[in-house]
Amino acid sequence: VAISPSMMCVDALNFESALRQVEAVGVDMLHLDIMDGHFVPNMPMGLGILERLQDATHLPLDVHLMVADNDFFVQQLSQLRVSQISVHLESAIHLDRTLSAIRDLGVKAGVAINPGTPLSDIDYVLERVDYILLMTVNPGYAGQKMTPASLRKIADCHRFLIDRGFDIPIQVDGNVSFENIPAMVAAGASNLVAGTSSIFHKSASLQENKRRMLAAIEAGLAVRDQPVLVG
Ligand code: S6P
Ligand code: MG
Repeated sequence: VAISPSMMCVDALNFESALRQVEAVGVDMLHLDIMDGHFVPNMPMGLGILERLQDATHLPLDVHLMVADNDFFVQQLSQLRVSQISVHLESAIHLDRTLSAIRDLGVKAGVAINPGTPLSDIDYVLERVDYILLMTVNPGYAGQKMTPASLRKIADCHRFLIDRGFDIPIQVDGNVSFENIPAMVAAGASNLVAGTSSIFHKSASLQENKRRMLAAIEAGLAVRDQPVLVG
């Protein structure tokens, strides 16, 4: 199970020291939320930060686009060293084409879906995607509560992929908290976007928060593929 800290959660005035601490604690990739203030009502960071990060860290860059004009941003990202890019299906007009354009860059392509979007909408792009990003909050802000159907949807997505013969990782994003991680992992999540409710939780150090995350992941893996009770 991979951990991808959401860098919009760090203090912008101390970005570099936060980055070095995240690197020191050991994570799998960095989650970069690119919002346009249009598809979602916020814009915490832009392409400039990616431009600086590509040379400043060895960690893979996991870019989550929350924008109206996906093709414009994919084009901009083609100039940068990023490892994976997810686009929201809700704003993609030619989703299949956009996903294939991402793969043509030699970058992993992800399809991101909002809490209210049905899984059936991704059915015919499964051949084009390297991961699925399930939003477990409505996109735009850190620090929100998980939407109520999230655990059921992760389990349904896991089953949906198995039924169709696809082995595609599920990334979960939004309130991936110490409390929610066991059930999310048990339901089939294999990439955790970590924000204010886990790795950047104010109550403890990054080291301690990461330790708690690993324990929560273990607890989830221990009961994976056993029936999950969703309350
Ligand atoms: C939200 C964004 C996310 C958040 C993350 C924060 O639109 O895509 O990546 O940064 O959810 O984590 P938390 O634990 O504060 O919800
Ligand atoms: Mg995100």
